[in-house]
Amino acid sequence: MKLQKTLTIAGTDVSGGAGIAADLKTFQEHETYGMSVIVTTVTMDPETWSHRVFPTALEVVDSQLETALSISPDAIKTGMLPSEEVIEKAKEAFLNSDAESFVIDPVMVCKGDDEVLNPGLVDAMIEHLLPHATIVTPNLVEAGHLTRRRTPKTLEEVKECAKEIVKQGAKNVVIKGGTGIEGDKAIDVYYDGEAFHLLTTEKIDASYNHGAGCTFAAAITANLAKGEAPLEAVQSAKAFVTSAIKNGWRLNEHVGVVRHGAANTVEEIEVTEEKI
Ligand code: PXL
Repeated sequence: MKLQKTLTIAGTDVSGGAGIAADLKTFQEHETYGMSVIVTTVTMDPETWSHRVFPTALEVVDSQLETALSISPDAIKTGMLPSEEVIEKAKEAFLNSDAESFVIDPVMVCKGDDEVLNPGLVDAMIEHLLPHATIVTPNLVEAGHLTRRRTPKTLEEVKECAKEIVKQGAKNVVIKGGTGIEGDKAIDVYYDGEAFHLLTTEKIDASYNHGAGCTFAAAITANLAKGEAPLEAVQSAKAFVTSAIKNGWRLNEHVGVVRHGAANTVEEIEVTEEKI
């Protein structure tokens, strides 16, 4: 069987729940061949778990990208990008590759930290990444930043943000409402410029969910590389990540992480899809 090649351009979370570790585990669970370009290193203080972010030297980013592109990835995903320069390099990498899919996870903060990494990054994402994105996967806070609005809370506000993100050039967007949209379901809103689709699961206990966003976007990337259409790729990724969250586990006294392999070892989750 020919393996599809998936590349993540992202940060490494040394604790293994999010970032490159989550991406590579998820690529593996989807039977794609994972590759990585590490553009940031995130470490955690063992006492307080506060994060420190160390950007990779640009020369090292360039050298990694040169290697990764020489192996012709079929799909590329971005995660935590530490600077405007690296955002531009990620764009150039996609444009200089033969990859057909470019999945943008617009990471702006780590869970638990409220500060946007750097406000200039949002402008750079809008200018350089959205116009080339096959799919963008913001959470509610990120959707607010990408559209210069307040964080959406209602379905109507989420739909307005989705329209705006597609207007900025993204082919598709899925806004991760999770448990943050009013109501008793966990809803993500998918928009392809023509129709809205609600992807719904039961609300589950999400206490141990570090790494969920990265895992979701990596699963979408792998599904696209394997030839799934964008909506189908997102729907199966939602089942995958919901299972990973449901089976999340306590890593230490500070953090609980998703179980990246749960969908393939524990159980299937049902996701309903409804056009609205
Ligand atoms: O979950 C966002 C995220 C993405 N990438 C890296 C991270 C985090 C949060 O900790 O460390 C590398």
